[in-house]
Amino acid sequence: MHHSIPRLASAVLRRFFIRQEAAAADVDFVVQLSTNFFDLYQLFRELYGSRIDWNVHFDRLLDTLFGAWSARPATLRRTDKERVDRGAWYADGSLIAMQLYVDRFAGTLENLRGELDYFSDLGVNALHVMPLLKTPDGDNDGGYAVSDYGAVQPELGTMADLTDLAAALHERDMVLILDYVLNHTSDSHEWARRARSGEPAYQDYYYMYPDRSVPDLFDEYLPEVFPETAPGNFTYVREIDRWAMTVFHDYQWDLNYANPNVFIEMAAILLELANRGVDILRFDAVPYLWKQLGTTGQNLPCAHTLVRLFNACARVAAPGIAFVAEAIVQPVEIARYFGEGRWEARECELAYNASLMVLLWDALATGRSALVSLGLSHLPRPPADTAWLNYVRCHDDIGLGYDETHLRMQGWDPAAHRDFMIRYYTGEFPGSTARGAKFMYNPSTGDARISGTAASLAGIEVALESGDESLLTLAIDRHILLHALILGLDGVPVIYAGDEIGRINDYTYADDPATAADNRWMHRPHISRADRARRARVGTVEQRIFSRLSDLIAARRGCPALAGNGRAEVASCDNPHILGLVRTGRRGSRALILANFDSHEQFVPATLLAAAGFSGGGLDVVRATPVVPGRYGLSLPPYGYVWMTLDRAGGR
Ligand code: OTU
Repeated sequence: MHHSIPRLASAVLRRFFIRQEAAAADVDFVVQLSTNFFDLYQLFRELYGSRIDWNVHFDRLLDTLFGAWSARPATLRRTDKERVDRGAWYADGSLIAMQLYVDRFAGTLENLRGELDYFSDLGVNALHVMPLLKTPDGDNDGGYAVSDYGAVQPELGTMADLTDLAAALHERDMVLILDYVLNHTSDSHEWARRARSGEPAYQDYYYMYPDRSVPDLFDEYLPEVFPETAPGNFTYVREIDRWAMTVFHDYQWDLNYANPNVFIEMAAILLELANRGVDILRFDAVPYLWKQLGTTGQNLPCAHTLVRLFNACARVAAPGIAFVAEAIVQPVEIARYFGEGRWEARECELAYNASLMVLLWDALATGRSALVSLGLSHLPRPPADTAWLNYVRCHDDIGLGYDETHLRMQGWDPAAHRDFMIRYYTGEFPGSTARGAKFMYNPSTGDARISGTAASLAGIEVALESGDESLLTLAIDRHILLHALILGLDGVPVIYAGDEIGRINDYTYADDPATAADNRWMHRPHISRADRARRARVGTVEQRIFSRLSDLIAARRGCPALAGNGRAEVASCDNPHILGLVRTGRRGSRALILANFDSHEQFVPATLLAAAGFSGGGLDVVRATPVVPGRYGLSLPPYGYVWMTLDRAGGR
C-alpha cells in the first residue's frame, strides 16, 4: 500500500505540470515543487485523505502555491536563493531582535520606518512588530483577533506601508518578524459573519455545535486559557442557535483545520504576508491548532502535521522564510515544534524558550541558581538548523510553569514555590522590591500568572520611588543580569521594547475601557521619541541600561565564542548562587558565562574555573579587561556577571 504513494504522487505532479504550463516553464518553481512534493502530498493526505474529495482540494493547494510564487517579487526571490544557499540563516547567531507595538512606539508604520537608526544604535537587526492586521475596535486582544488578514489596521497604515517597512529593513540587512494568528479569527471576520448569517460552508470553517452535548464533552478536558475573563471554551451564537468553540476570548473563534478549505485559505494568507516581505512568521498559539474530543486539545500529533504542511508550502512558494513556534508548554513539548526525526527543522525553525524565561525569574526571586542550572541541563537541544528564541519579557504574562520534580529536588513544594513567586513578584513578600500584578488569579486554587515590565519586576520602579540610589543600582544590575544571560546564550535573543531603557509599569491601561480588564497592558508601555532620547543623557536610567545592553550586544557580535550558533553547557558549581555556562562557538572557541543571583558578593569556586578550563582567569569580553581570580576564586559583585574568553587578543 505504502510504496504505491510515490507512484500516485508522481502522477499527480505530472498532471499538475501539464495543467499549469506556466509552472512547468518556471525552473525555480519546478525545482521547489518537485523537491518538496512528496512531503506535501503525504502530509495533506495524512490530514485530509479520508475525504472523498481530498484530491480536488490538493489540486487547489498546488494552484494556490503557484499563484503565490508567481506573485513573489523578484527581490524576495533573490533573497530566497541566497538564504537557501546559506542554509539556516535564522539560526547562525547573527539575529538579535526587538519586539514592539507599532502604535505605542511610533504611531504608524510610516513613522516606524523613520526610527530605524534607534535599532542600529542598540545593535538589533530584527524587528518583531506586534499584530497589525485589521481587527475590530474595542475587544481585539491586542491585535490577536484578526477581522481581515488582507489589510492593515487603518490607524497604523496600509499594506503598502508594511511592504515599505520590510524593504527599508532589508536595505539595512534587517529582518521583519510578524505574527501569524492562525488558531482563531475575530468573530467579525467575513467567514464568521457568513457563518452567523447561516451559510453552512462557513459554519464549517469553525467548530460549531447545535447544542451543548459536544461542547460539554470538550469542556471536560480542555483547559481554560483566560479563566477569569473568558471561562469555558464555547460561546453561544444567538443568530444561528449554535455554540462556537472559543478557547481564548469569546470573540476569538477557533478555526476548524479539519476542513481543507481553512488550511488552503490560511496557507494563501501566510504566503501573501511573505510576499509583503515578512521574513519570519510567529505561529501564535501553535499548540492549540488541532482539537479532538477526549484530549486537552494541545500538542496533538495533527497540530504538528499542520505546521509541517505549512512549512512545506513555504519551501515551495517562499523558501527564504522561517517560522517561530509560540508554544508556552512543557520544555519537551515545545522542542517537538522544531520537528522530530525526518521532520527536524521542518516545522518551526525557531521556538520561544519559555522554559528559560521562567527559570530566570525564579533565580532572581530565590537568589539561587539550582533550578535554572537543572532546567538548562535538561532543556532539549534544538536539532541542527533550529534555535531557541531567548527572551526575558514579552507582551504576555509570565506563567509560572516549573518542572515539579526539579522543584522537589531542591526540597521545594511546588504549590508553596508558586505561592512564593506570586507574592515575590507582586511585592507582597517581605523584602521584595518587585512590583508586578496577578494575572488570571484564581482564589480557589491559588493559581496566578504575573504581569509587569522587566524593570518593575526587577525592582526599578520601587527604587525610583524610594529615591535610594544604591537600591536603584542593584535593581538595574538585576535587570541587566537577565539580559546578559539571554544575550550570552546560543539562539536568537529578543529584547522587549522598553526593556532596553528600563520602562516601568504603565498603569493608565486601567482608565481605558478597551484595556482595563486585561492587566497585561501594564507591561505594554507607550515609548515616545522623548523617552528614547533620554538614553543620551548620562546618568538617566535609560542611559544606564541602554549603554550596557548595547555594549553586551557589540561584545556578543565581536566574540567568536558567542557570535555563532554554538552550544552552552551548564558548569556544575558548589556555590548555590552562581550559574556557570560554558559556551562553545566558532572554530572551537570557548567562553565562560558566570552570573551571581545573590544580593551579596559571591565567589566562583576555583573548582568550577578549573573544570571549565579557566583556572587562570581570562579576558572579560564586555569590559575588555583581564579577569584574575583571587585566593577564594573569582569574585562577582551582587547580581554581577562576566563573559570571559581565553582569547588574550580581546573579544572585540
Ligand atoms: C498568545 O498567547 C498571544 O501571545 C497572546 O497575546 C494572545 O492573547 C493569545 O495567544 C491569543 O491569540 O495563552 O497567555 O501555548 O499560551 O498562545 C498567553 C500558547 C496565551 C499560549 C499562547 C497565548
